[in-house]
Amino acid sequence: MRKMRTQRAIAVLASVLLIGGVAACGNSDTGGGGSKDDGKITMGFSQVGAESGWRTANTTSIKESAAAAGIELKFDDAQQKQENQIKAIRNYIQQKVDVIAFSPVVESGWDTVLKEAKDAGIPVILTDRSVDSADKTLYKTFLGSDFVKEGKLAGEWLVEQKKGATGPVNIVELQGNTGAAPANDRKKGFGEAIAVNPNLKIIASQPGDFTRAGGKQVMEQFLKANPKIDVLFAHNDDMGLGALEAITAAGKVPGKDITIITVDAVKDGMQALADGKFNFIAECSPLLGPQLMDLAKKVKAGETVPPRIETEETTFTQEQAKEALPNRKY
Ligand code: GYE
Repeated sequence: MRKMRTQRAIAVLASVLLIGGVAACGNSDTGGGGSKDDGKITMGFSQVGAESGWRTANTTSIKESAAAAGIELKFDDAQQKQENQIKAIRNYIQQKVDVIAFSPVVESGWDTVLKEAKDAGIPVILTDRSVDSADKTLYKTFLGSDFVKEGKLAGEWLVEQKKGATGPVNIVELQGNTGAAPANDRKKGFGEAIAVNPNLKIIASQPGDFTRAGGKQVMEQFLKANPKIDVLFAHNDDMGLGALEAITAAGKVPGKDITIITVDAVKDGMQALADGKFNFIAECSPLLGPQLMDLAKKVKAGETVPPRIETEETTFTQEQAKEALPNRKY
């Protein structure tokens, strides 16, 4: 009797294992091109670089979330170069990872490598920044912020502040790296918002590459070339922080003589805002890791995911920054 029961138990166990095995095979067919079928997900991630506080927080979020989700992460820092990102993606294809995720440094020029990933059966998730490829089947989804909206919120705040202005309000703009989605889109959103008041004029606009050093250097040039600057719109906190040094060195008071608007709301930016050196920040959240890992699991399991997932964001005035600062995680 006991022997029969044991035999039946073994048979049940064997069939469970068999079905499990078949199911796992099915998964790999519908999902990624991963070679192993151990149920583990391997993600190849190509990061832009380490240019800003935002990027550092984003990298931490991705690494921590991968570990928490039990996803094996292969991580590459492209040092702000598209060629390095393409090389990393090709490596991931060769290694037959299950999912490729990346944050494209610029918008254009990805079709060939994305096609290579597609042909290899490896799903791609875009995170943080998007690409301008016409063929939307080259990637599964894009998880990130609405950069046009961020620029618009920044511009709308300025319009409200300067609605009583009777003469020209001279604005200088520090752009992110040339060709990057957040640089293109924030410029667009801001420009559209301020167009309602002809007094608001962008008198100079140049890339500062999203770095403090870039922000400082370009702001020095702006200050030398333009005796009257009323407003600085910097596409991220770090460039704004770099610009603070140039403004102070020129004998002007940041936040008073020059109104400063930035994007991101990382800790150092929020501190400058609370201290009255910045005047307004449109938030851009770098904490994309948990959602990214979730998407990777779904994509690998062959589930359909929405083509666009937008990050939720807010804006901060000086008073709001003082309140929010103690609980800010990054
Ligand atoms: O605003 C900036 C970073 O792509 C949203 O890149 C990101 C931007 C962010 O360097 O600080």
